[in-house]
Amino acid sequence: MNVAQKLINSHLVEGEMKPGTEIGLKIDQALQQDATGTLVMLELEAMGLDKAQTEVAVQYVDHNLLQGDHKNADDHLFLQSAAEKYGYWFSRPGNGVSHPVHTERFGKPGQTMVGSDSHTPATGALGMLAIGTGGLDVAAAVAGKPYYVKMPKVMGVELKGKLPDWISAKDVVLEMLRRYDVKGGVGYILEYYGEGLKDLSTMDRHVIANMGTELGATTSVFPADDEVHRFLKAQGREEDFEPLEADAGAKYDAHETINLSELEPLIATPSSPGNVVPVREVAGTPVHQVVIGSSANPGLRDFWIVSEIVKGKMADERVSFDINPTSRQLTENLSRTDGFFNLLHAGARFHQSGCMGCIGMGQAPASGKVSLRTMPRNFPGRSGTADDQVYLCSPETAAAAALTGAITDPRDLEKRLGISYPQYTEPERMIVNAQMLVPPSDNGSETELVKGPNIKSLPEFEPYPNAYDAPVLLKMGDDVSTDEILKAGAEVLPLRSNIPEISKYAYTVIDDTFYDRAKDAQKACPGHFVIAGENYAQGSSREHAALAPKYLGQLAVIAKGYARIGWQNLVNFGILPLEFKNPDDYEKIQQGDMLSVTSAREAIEQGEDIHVRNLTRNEDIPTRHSLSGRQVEVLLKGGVVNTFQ
Ligand code: MIC
Repeated sequence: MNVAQKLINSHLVEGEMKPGTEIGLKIDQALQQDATGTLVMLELEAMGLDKAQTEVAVQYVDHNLLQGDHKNADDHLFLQSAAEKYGYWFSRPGNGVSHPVHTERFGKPGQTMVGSDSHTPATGALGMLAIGTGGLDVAAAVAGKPYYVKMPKVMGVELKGKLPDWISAKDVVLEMLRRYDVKGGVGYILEYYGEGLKDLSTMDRHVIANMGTELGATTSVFPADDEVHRFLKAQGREEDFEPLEADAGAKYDAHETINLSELEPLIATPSSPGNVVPVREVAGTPVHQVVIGSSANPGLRDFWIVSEIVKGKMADERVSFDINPTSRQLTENLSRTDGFFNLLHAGARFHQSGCMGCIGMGQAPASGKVSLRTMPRNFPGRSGTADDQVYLCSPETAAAAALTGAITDPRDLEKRLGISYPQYTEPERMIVNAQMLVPPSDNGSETELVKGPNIKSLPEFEPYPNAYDAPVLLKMGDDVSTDEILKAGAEVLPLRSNIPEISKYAYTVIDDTFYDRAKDAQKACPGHFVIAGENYAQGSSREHAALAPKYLGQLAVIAKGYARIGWQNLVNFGILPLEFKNPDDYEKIQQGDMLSVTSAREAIEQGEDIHVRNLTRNEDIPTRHSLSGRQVEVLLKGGVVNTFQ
């Protein structure tokens, strides 16, 4: 078996390891961040949970850090009270970004984890099966139920050679994105192996596993080898090491090879992580902002290398040079080197530890200007600026732009500024700072949940209707991201625990008349349809991208295809995700058409084709669903919350 199969096999409690069929996995650890965690905690309340059943459950506060009014601060207190009540660890606001902190403090080779954040796979760097998913799936796992997912295929990615100077782990995953784009990984676990692993540290692997999410992969895994052993030892957790490697001759469903020695600096251009080109193709483009940080480049190396490149120099006067430290632990380790000083001295704007501009929580770039970020995503408007021009790149490429004020191949720094490539060595022992991790309480059951005025209970939904006529409110193209369905950013994120309010922002990035039209449709019909192309709802795990449309009456999506988490979330909230049987039929439905469905419940239950009648154009459109029996039950009841009663 390969590593992925070993991890699945040792946690399989339902189903068979047959790709495409639903399996149930026992879950050892759970991770939540605040922007999705408030809903998870409300879901646990609705379930009447007594105590988390997973070995480890951690609630982080890393997204909603700006406190423009009471809302985010109220959420922090709510989450702390819920963590105490349900037996979670609580990572206090400002402690750091969930994924790297989790990898450093809690991750264990051989274990499984679900997280209510799509970048949860980052901890796959340790030889863990770490999967990002919607909050309801995390809530169920915390309550001791299995996690259900379609058994993925496994793609073995062999890494050969050694990274040249000026090229680092981010370029490896950008190379995968260049080859596979944002849906090439759908239905796969990406498993990295080969001699090239030797020179990739655990945090380098974290970079690669983190952004496997951008390929649409179910998760990414690495073996737990000597390097992972070294990493855990440096973190003072040697006893948590368990070796986990693929058997000799292990088989994969698909193969890929990357020769690290042949890579060049790469960059994802606006506005998709899949728009990858060599840096030299866009060199010379003026840059207005450079941001270093996020779960996609969180290691000490990533900050240190930038600090060494800019040492003794000053960032270009047209560039805002922003540093978002990963965690307090990272900041302490960086200040033990000269890194902290060198960055400050080069004009860096230091922010608090957390996700910050990665989800548009501040740091919005100037309109139409170029921002270079070491972050994982650049979907349209995600930065908070509607006409943003966000590029994603390695710390080396970001540092080069900070110094020159333009996109620059970092290999040119040697010739242009006389900078030679800094040689990094991992410290044998990291400074460990766990002071802002509040341990689980033993007697939380009496704790009252602290709910500020912005925290509203979950809306209630009816069982799925059998027949309905409803209009198509929106027709979208391929690869619509959750950032376009329900945007992030400092204005909207504080509404994550208030569904009626956040629903006003549904699809506004695509069409700002949507909310009003949905409200009107709700008065006249049972709800509405939306139509989409391939890979609908790619990107984040936010349940709000299903829950807010559901609240506005969404009955069904008809798409050419779906991203995994987005698809699971639709079902969890009682929206029927239909696929065109014949993808060309996408052309037969236009925005504004009236569609009709009859006998939906029987057809859904029997897994038969569902005939959607286009009343406006007098045509029948055959569609199908690919829900498991368990999901059919959930959908017909009107969503997972109705299954609690
Ligand atoms: C993201 O990177 O898009 C987020 C913000 O971390 C999301 C979660 C969210 O929407 O709260 C994710 O990746 O799941």
